[in-house]
Order: sequence, then C-alpha cells, then structure tokens
Amino acid sequence: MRESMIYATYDQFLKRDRLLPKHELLVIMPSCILVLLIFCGCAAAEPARFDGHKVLQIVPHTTTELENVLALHDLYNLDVWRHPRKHNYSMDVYVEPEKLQPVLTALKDIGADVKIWIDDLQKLIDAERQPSRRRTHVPSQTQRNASLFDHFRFNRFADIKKYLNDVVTLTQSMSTVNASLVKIGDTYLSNEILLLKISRGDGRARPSIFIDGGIHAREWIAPATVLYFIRELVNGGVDDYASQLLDKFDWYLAPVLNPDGYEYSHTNYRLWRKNRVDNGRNCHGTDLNRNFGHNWNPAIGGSTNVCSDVYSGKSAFSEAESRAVESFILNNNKDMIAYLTYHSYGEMWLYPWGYTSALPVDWQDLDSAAKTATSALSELYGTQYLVGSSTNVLYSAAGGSDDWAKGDAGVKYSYTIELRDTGAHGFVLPEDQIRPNGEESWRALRVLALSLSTTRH
Ligand code: 0X9
Ligand code: ZN
Ligand code: ZN
Repeated sequence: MRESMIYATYDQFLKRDRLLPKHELLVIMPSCILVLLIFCGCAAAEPARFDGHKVLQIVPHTTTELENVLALHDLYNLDVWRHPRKHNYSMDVYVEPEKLQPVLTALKDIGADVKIWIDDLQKLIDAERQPSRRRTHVPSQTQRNASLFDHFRFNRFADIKKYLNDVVTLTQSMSTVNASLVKIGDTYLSNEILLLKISRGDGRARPSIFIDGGIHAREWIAPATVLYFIRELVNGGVDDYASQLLDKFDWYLAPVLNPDGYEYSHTNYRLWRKNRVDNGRNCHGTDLNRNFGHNWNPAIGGSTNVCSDVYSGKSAFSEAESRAVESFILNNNKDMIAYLTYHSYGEMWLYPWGYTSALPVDWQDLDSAAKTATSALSELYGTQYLVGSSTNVLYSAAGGSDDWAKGDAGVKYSYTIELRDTGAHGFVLPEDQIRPNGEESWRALRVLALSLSTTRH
C-alpha cells in the first residue's frame, strides 16, 4: 500500500525509465514531446548537470533488509553504482533528486544504515578534469604526432582515433615493433570500432592476448587504461618489460568498444552506460555486457525493459559492438590465451561465470593467475584487488563478454577487471588517477602475461 503510493507520486518521473501500460502512455505523450523538444534543444549545447545529486551508501544489516533495499531499487529503477557483495551488503546507489526524499524515508522504514556518500555529483564532475598541464619534454620528430596525445586526460573518441593512427605511423619507422589498425565493426551511429594489433612484426605468429575497454560508456578510466597499455607496449623497442611481452605474445587492443555511448557520456549525459541504439519508447541503448551469447538470459541480472540500464537487447549478439568482438575473436582465437575486459569500478579481478554461481572446471588456474597479477599490482601503491568469480564476489549477470570468451570462444584466461576506485569517486574518477591506475594495472598485466607464458596449458 505505502509502496504503491510512493510509486504513484513519482510516476511522472519513473515514466522516463519504466514501461507503462498503453493508456498511461497516451496521457504522458504530449507533455513528453514538449519536454523532449526543450531537452533536445539544449542537449546539443550543454551536457546534463548533476548539481546537488547524491550517491548514497546503504548498509543493510540482514539479508531481509538487503532484500527490502533491492526491492526499493526495482521500484524506483535506481542506478546501483556498486553492488552488495556476499558478507558485505554495503552498496553505492545514485539517486536522482526527485527520488531522494521517498527513497530516504523508505530506507529509514527498512532500517538500513544510510550515508550521503557523494553529496554533489556535479562538483565531482567539475573536479574530474584537471587544469591543463604543461608539457615537460619535447618529443623527437618520429614520436611527435603520437606524443601530442595526452594519455592523462579523458580524451574524446576523435582524438583517440587520431592517436591510434599515429601509433601505426610511428611504428613504421621502428624495426622492433609493429602496429596495425583493424576496423572490427561499425556502430549504430556509424562510428568505427577499432582494434590495434601490436606485435614484433617479424612474421612469426605468437599466442595472443585480447584486451578491450569501454564496453560501458561511463567507465572512462577503462579506455584510458587500455590506451596506457598501448603506450607502454609501443615502447617494446626500448623498454625491457614491454620487450619481453612482445617476445611472448601478439596483442589485440580495442580501447573504446562502445564509441557511441562513450561520446554520449561526454556530450550529453555523464552517467550513460549502454550503447545508443534507438529502442523506441524514447529509450536508447543496450547493455553490451548483457548481450553476449553464452547462456544469454535477460532474467539473470539483465532486463527485457528497453529503458533499463541493463537492457539485454533483443537477442544475444543483437548489437554491432558485441558482434564485432564475437567475429574478431572467432577468427583469431586459435592461440588466444587471455581475454581481458576493463571496466570500473570496485577494484576487482573477476573470472567466469557471471551467469551461474558454479565455477569453471579450471577455476583454480584462473584464480591463481589473477592473484599473482593483483598481488604485483598492490606492491606499487597498496591498492588491494578482490579476486573471485563474478557471481560469487559481485552478482550474477548473464550475457557478459567474459563468459562468452571462455564458454564459447574457448579463451582460457577470461577476466573482467574492475578498475579504481572503491566508490569515493565511482565512475567520476579524477584525471590525476589515470597515471597511478595505469601504472599499477600495467604492472598486473605484465606479471599476468609473463606468468601465462611460463605455464603449460
Ligand atoms: O555488471 C557488469 O557488467 C560488470 N560490472 S560493471 O559495474 N562494470 O557494470 C561486471 C561483469 C562481470 N561479468 C559477468 N557478469 N559476466
Ligand atoms: Zn555458450
Ligand atoms: Zn562496466
């Protein structure tokens, strides 16, 4: 009774996110179109603002309280930034201002502890970009173009594309490393899905490692991290570590798998997660990490609601981005030893499965390799990653790229890596963390790759 009253009061707001019966839609339509016209008029000029918007940290004490909080989350279609884990029910939840009062009241009734975790999201977004820094060294002629790219900012897709092309040019004059750019697909909005292959270029095929970033639009640290890896690997001519890695493996790196969503999160809505396909009903986007085809099932951690942030898509591989990964990997998986997909946030190194709490038969191999990597990672700045299967440490969600890479493409070491932080900034990680995050992640990758190159499979 009480719940339905709250729901009715906020119906106006929830219509944006939820499916409504037809008669309600008819009532809402005219005002919707008006709002849409106004919104679209300014959206092109200014991204949405989040002044005073809050992220709550909610701590239910018991499983009952947890269930009640999760029910609340469904009711209000709340955006859970960090999910509760086994034995630690604490979670971060973004609450739009319109929903704040009723959500706080309901949480009080439930009895869960609530803290205002982020008080003003816009302030964080404003602080995300650091003031421009002065360039300290003058790059050599051959490095000039590639060096003009600033790895320590959150770059726009056009600049990233230019950088990838410059890396190809740069390596043409290097004898020890070769880079080539492959378009593995085109998005709904006609952006290119690009993959850089980095290898020794001596004509010898090596086992390969596939790395992607940016499946989720708002997780900006992920593309930045993969770009950092590219920067380091291209040093393979001069740097010892990178050199070892190029001796052992061919590298496939796709830093921005979801360019449509990535750009939208820059231009319109910082917290966008999905791609940007038009679903009708004024709703856009499929969650690409619910769209892969190994035991695809919207009922497990996804949704059939086209407006949901975790909409699984019409069917497995309905999306250009997931299909691009599928076909590239199936054509190149002969000796592919690892699939690494970078996300944020939470500082976790996750392995399959996401669709079930059961573990892969060889889970101990994945577990120990991940622990080797994360313990090397922690040596640098003390960042402690949690290692485990995604269902067991996080939550179950079917349709993830990691499950597919292992289950269908047969890539043994398949991981989802949730980068920094653990919630202080969440998705809105400041640019000054790109470097330390990149350094520690590179260290983990190096140690992982070297350990895989010495184990027998
Ligand atoms: O829910 C996800 O897609 C990932 N977390 S995120 O906060 N970056 O959205 C975790 C995916 C773990 N893997 C699977 N569930 N298969
Ligand atoms: Zn399968
Ligand atoms: Zn993600």
